[in-house]
Amino acid sequence: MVKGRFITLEGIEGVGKTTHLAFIADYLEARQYPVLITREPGGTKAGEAVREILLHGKEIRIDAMTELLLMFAARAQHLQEVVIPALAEGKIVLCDRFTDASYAYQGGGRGIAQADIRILEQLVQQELQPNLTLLFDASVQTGLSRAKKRSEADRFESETIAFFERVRQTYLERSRNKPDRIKIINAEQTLPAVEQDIIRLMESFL
Ligand code: Z5A
Repeated sequence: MVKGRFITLEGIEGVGKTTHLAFIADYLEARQYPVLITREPGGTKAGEAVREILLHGKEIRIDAMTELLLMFAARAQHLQEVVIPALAEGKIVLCDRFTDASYAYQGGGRGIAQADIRILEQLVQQELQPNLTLLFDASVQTGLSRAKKRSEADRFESETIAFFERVRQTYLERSRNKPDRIKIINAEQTLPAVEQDIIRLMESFL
Protein backbone atom coordinates (compact mmCIF):
# COMPACT_ATOMS: atom_id res chain seq x y z
CA MET A 1 0.00 0.00 0.00
CA VAL A 2 1.37 3.44 -0.92
CA LYS A 3 1.51 5.79 2.09
CA GLY A 4 4.31 8.18 1.16
CA ARG A 5 4.62 10.65 -1.66
CA PHE A 6 6.63 10.48 -4.83
CA ILE A 7 8.17 13.71 -6.16
CA THR A 8 10.25 13.78 -9.35
CA LEU A 9 12.48 16.51 -10.79
CA GLU A 10 12.83 16.93 -14.53
CA GLY A 11 14.27 19.17 -17.19
CA ILE A 12 17.06 19.29 -19.74
CA GLU A 13 20.68 19.14 -18.52
CA GLY A 14 22.06 21.92 -16.39
CA VAL A 15 18.71 23.39 -15.31
CA GLY A 16 19.52 22.73 -11.64
CA LYS A 17 17.74 19.48 -10.75
CA THR A 18 20.59 18.19 -8.57
CA THR A 19 21.02 21.57 -6.88
CA HIS A 20 17.29 21.92 -6.15
CA LEU A 21 16.91 18.32 -5.01
CA ALA A 22 19.24 19.06 -2.09
CA PHE A 23 17.31 22.27 -1.34
CA ILE A 24 13.95 20.42 -1.29
CA ALA A 25 15.37 17.64 0.91
CA ASP A 26 16.61 20.24 3.43
CA TYR A 27 13.27 22.04 3.31
CA LEU A 28 11.35 18.80 4.02
CA GLU A 29 13.73 17.48 6.67
CA ALA A 30 13.55 20.81 8.54
CA ARG A 31 9.80 20.13 8.74
CA GLN A 32 10.38 16.58 10.05
CA TYR A 33 9.28 14.76 6.88
CA PRO A 34 11.12 11.46 6.27
CA VAL A 35 12.88 11.84 2.93
CA LEU A 36 14.60 9.45 0.54
CA ILE A 37 16.75 10.90 -2.24
CA THR A 38 17.37 8.85 -5.33
CA ARG A 39 17.91 9.15 -9.08
CA GLU A 40 17.33 7.58 -12.48
CA PRO A 41 18.88 5.90 -14.22
CA GLY A 42 20.41 4.51 -11.02
CA GLY A 43 19.41 4.30 -7.38
CA THR A 44 20.34 0.60 -7.05
CA LYS A 45 23.52 -1.36 -7.70
CA ALA A 46 22.09 -2.77 -10.95
CA GLY A 47 20.70 0.64 -11.93
CA GLU A 48 24.01 2.42 -11.33
CA ALA A 49 25.76 -0.18 -13.50
CA VAL A 50 23.23 0.49 -16.28
CA ARG A 51 23.75 4.24 -15.78
CA GLU A 52 27.49 3.84 -16.26
CA ILE A 53 26.91 2.10 -19.61
CA LEU A 54 24.30 4.63 -20.73
CA LEU A 55 26.16 7.79 -19.79
CA HIS A 56 29.81 6.96 -20.02
CA GLY A 57 30.03 4.01 -22.41
CA LYS A 58 30.68 6.36 -25.33
CA GLU A 59 32.50 3.61 -27.23
CA ILE A 60 29.58 1.15 -26.76
CA ARG A 61 26.97 1.19 -29.53
CA ILE A 62 23.48 1.61 -28.05
CA ASP A 63 20.48 1.97 -30.38
CA ALA A 64 17.48 4.09 -29.37
CA MET A 65 15.26 1.11 -28.47
CA THR A 66 18.08 -0.51 -26.48
CA GLU A 67 18.53 2.77 -24.62
CA LEU A 68 14.81 2.89 -23.79
CA LEU A 69 14.77 -0.73 -22.60
CA LEU A 70 17.84 -0.15 -20.42
CA MET A 71 16.14 2.90 -18.85
CA PHE A 72 13.09 0.77 -18.02
CA ALA A 73 15.20 -2.18 -16.84
CA ALA A 74 16.95 0.12 -14.36
CA ARG A 75 13.54 1.61 -13.44
CA ALA A 76 11.97 -1.80 -12.75
CA GLN A 77 14.75 -2.66 -10.29
CA HIS A 78 14.64 0.83 -8.74
CA LEU A 79 10.90 0.69 -8.14
CA GLN A 80 10.95 -2.77 -6.56
CA GLU A 81 14.10 -2.35 -4.51
CA VAL A 82 13.92 1.30 -3.43
CA VAL A 83 10.92 3.44 -4.38
CA ILE A 84 7.96 1.19 -3.54
CA PRO A 85 9.37 0.07 -0.15
CA ALA A 86 10.14 3.70 0.80
CA LEU A 87 6.64 4.84 -0.17
CA ALA A 88 5.18 1.94 1.83
CA GLU A 89 7.13 3.21 4.85
CA GLY A 90 5.55 6.64 4.40
CA LYS A 91 8.62 8.43 3.07
CA ILE A 92 8.70 11.30 0.63
CA VAL A 93 10.76 9.96 -2.26
CA LEU A 94 12.64 12.67 -4.16
CA CYS A 95 13.81 11.31 -7.49
CA ASP A 96 16.15 13.09 -9.93
CA ARG A 97 14.37 12.15 -13.21
CA PHE A 98 11.81 9.42 -13.89
CA THR A 99 9.58 8.28 -16.76
CA ASP A 100 8.87 11.79 -18.09
CA ALA A 101 12.57 11.74 -19.04
CA SER A 102 11.99 8.62 -21.15
CA TYR A 103 9.18 10.39 -23.02
CA ALA A 104 11.33 13.51 -23.43
CA TYR A 105 14.69 11.93 -24.37
CA GLN A 106 13.86 8.59 -25.99
CA GLY A 107 10.49 9.84 -27.32
CA GLY A 108 11.06 13.50 -28.25
CA GLY A 109 14.83 13.31 -28.60
CA ARG A 110 15.34 9.94 -30.32
CA GLY A 111 11.94 9.65 -32.02
CA ILE A 112 10.53 6.50 -30.37
CA ALA A 113 6.71 6.45 -30.51
CA GLN A 114 5.02 7.60 -27.29
CA ALA A 115 2.69 4.60 -27.56
CA ASP A 116 5.67 2.22 -27.31
CA ILE A 117 6.96 4.03 -24.23
CA ARG A 118 3.47 3.81 -22.71
CA ILE A 119 3.53 0.00 -23.05
CA LEU A 120 6.74 -0.19 -20.99
CA GLU A 121 5.44 2.38 -18.50
CA GLN A 122 2.34 0.26 -17.94
CA LEU A 123 4.35 -2.95 -17.67
CA VAL A 124 6.92 -1.62 -15.21
CA GLN A 125 4.90 0.88 -13.16
CA GLN A 126 1.34 -0.40 -13.42
CA GLU A 127 -0.62 2.38 -11.67
CA LEU A 128 2.33 4.07 -9.98
CA GLN A 129 2.88 7.70 -11.01
CA PRO A 130 4.66 10.58 -9.27
CA ASN A 131 2.37 12.68 -7.08
CA LEU A 132 4.24 15.81 -8.14
CA THR A 133 6.78 16.55 -10.86
CA LEU A 134 8.81 19.76 -10.87
CA LEU A 135 9.82 20.61 -14.41
CA PHE A 136 12.74 23.04 -14.35
CA ASP A 137 12.59 24.89 -17.63
CA ALA A 138 15.34 26.97 -19.20
CA SER A 139 16.58 27.53 -22.72
CA VAL A 140 18.88 24.88 -24.17
CA GLN A 141 21.63 27.50 -24.33
CA THR A 142 21.34 28.26 -20.60
CA GLY A 143 21.16 24.59 -19.61
CA LEU A 144 24.09 23.44 -21.68
CA SER A 145 26.33 26.33 -20.71
CA ARG A 146 25.67 25.64 -17.01
CA ALA A 147 26.24 21.89 -17.49
CA LYS A 148 29.49 22.51 -19.41
CA LYS A 149 30.93 24.59 -16.58
CA ARG A 150 30.34 21.72 -14.19
CA SER A 151 31.76 18.57 -15.82
CA GLU A 152 32.93 16.80 -18.96
CA ALA A 153 30.11 16.03 -21.42
CA ASP A 154 28.51 12.57 -21.08
CA ARG A 155 26.90 10.61 -23.95
CA PHE A 156 23.68 12.68 -23.82
CA GLU A 157 25.41 16.01 -23.37
CA SER A 158 27.27 15.41 -26.64
CA GLU A 159 23.93 15.56 -28.53
CA THR A 160 22.95 18.43 -30.84
CA ILE A 161 21.05 21.61 -29.90
CA ALA A 162 18.13 20.35 -32.04
CA PHE A 163 17.99 17.16 -29.93
CA PHE A 164 17.71 19.16 -26.70
CA GLU A 165 15.11 21.49 -28.24
CA ARG A 166 12.95 18.42 -28.98
CA VAL A 167 13.51 17.13 -25.45
CA ARG A 168 12.52 20.48 -23.96
CA GLN A 169 9.41 20.80 -26.14
CA THR A 170 8.30 17.26 -25.21
CA TYR A 171 8.62 18.10 -21.51
CA LEU A 172 6.60 21.30 -21.99
CA GLU A 173 3.94 19.46 -23.97
CA ARG A 174 3.64 16.83 -21.21
CA SER A 175 3.21 19.54 -18.59
CA ARG A 176 0.41 21.10 -20.67
CA ASN A 177 -1.29 17.68 -20.87
CA LYS A 178 -0.82 16.89 -17.17
CA PRO A 179 -1.06 20.29 -15.44
CA ASP A 180 -2.12 18.84 -12.07
CA ARG A 181 1.04 16.77 -11.75
CA ILE A 182 3.75 18.50 -13.79
CA LYS A 183 4.50 22.03 -12.55
CA ILE A 184 6.84 24.25 -14.52
CA ILE A 185 9.46 26.29 -12.69
CA ASN A 186 11.32 29.01 -14.58
CA ALA A 187 14.95 27.94 -14.16
CA GLU A 188 16.30 31.02 -15.96
CA GLN A 189 15.78 32.96 -12.72
CA THR A 190 18.41 33.46 -10.04
CA LEU A 191 18.84 30.60 -7.55
CA PRO A 192 16.98 32.44 -4.72
CA ALA A 193 14.05 33.20 -7.06
CA VAL A 194 13.85 29.54 -8.13
CA GLU A 195 13.94 28.51 -4.46
CA GLN A 196 11.02 30.84 -3.68
CA ASP A 197 8.98 29.20 -6.47
CA ILE A 198 9.86 25.75 -5.10
CA ILE A 199 8.73 26.75 -1.60
CA ARG A 200 5.43 28.08 -2.95
CA LEU A 201 4.79 24.82 -4.81
CA MET A 202 5.81 22.64 -1.87
CA GLU A 203 3.54 24.58 0.50
CA SER A 204 0.53 23.97 -1.71
CA PHE A 205 1.48 20.31 -2.19
CA LEU A 206 2.12 19.27 1.43
N1 Z5A B 1 17.77 9.92 -19.24
C1 Z5A B 1 17.05 9.47 -20.33
O1 Z5A B 1 17.46 9.68 -21.47
N2 Z5A B 1 15.90 8.76 -20.13
C2 Z5A B 1 15.42 8.47 -18.89
O2 Z5A B 1 14.37 7.81 -18.77
C3 Z5A B 1 16.17 8.96 -17.77
C4 Z5A B 1 17.34 9.68 -17.98
C5 Z5A B 1 15.68 8.68 -16.38
C6 Z5A B 1 21.35 11.52 -16.90
O3 Z5A B 1 20.65 12.44 -16.23
C7 Z5A B 1 20.91 11.39 -18.33
O4 Z5A B 1 19.95 10.32 -18.46
C8 Z5A B 1 20.18 12.59 -18.81
C9 Z5A B 1 18.92 12.11 -19.48
C10 Z5A B 1 19.03 10.64 -19.47
N3 Z5A B 1 20.90 13.26 -19.80
N4 Z5A B 1 21.97 13.76 -19.70
N5 Z5A B 1 22.98 14.22 -19.69
P1 Z5A B 1 21.23 13.33 -15.08
O5 Z5A B 1 20.04 13.98 -14.49
O6 Z5A B 1 22.09 12.59 -14.17
O7 Z5A B 1 22.21 14.34 -15.82
P2 Z5A B 1 21.92 15.79 -16.23
O8 Z5A B 1 20.60 16.10 -16.75
O9 Z5A B 1 23.05 16.04 -17.13
O10 Z5A B 1 21.92 16.57 -14.87
P3 Z5A B 1 22.94 17.58 -14.52
O11 Z5A B 1 23.88 17.88 -15.60
O12 Z5A B 1 23.49 17.07 -13.23
O13 Z5A B 1 22.10 18.91 -14.41
P4 Z5A B 1 21.18 19.44 -13.27
O14 Z5A B 1 21.16 18.48 -12.13
O15 Z5A B 1 19.90 19.82 -13.85
O16 Z5A B 1 21.91 20.78 -12.85
P5 Z5A B 1 22.87 21.08 -11.58
O17 Z5A B 1 24.06 20.17 -11.59
O18 Z5A B 1 22.06 21.18 -10.36
O19 Z5A B 1 23.29 22.55 -11.98
C11 Z5A B 1 24.22 22.79 -13.01
C12 Z5A B 1 25.05 24.05 -12.66
O20 Z5A B 1 24.21 25.19 -12.79
C13 Z5A B 1 25.57 24.06 -11.22
O21 Z5A B 1 26.83 24.64 -11.23
C14 Z5A B 1 24.56 24.96 -10.49
O22 Z5A B 1 25.11 25.62 -9.39
C15 Z5A B 1 24.18 25.94 -11.58
N6 Z5A B 1 22.81 26.47 -11.45
C16 Z5A B 1 21.68 25.77 -11.25
N7 Z5A B 1 20.62 26.60 -11.20
C17 Z5A B 1 21.10 27.85 -11.40
C18 Z5A B 1 20.49 29.15 -11.47
N8 Z5A B 1 19.16 29.31 -11.34
N9 Z5A B 1 21.28 30.20 -11.70
C19 Z5A B 1 22.61 30.04 -11.84
N10 Z5A B 1 23.26 28.85 -11.79
C20 Z5A B 1 22.50 27.78 -11.57
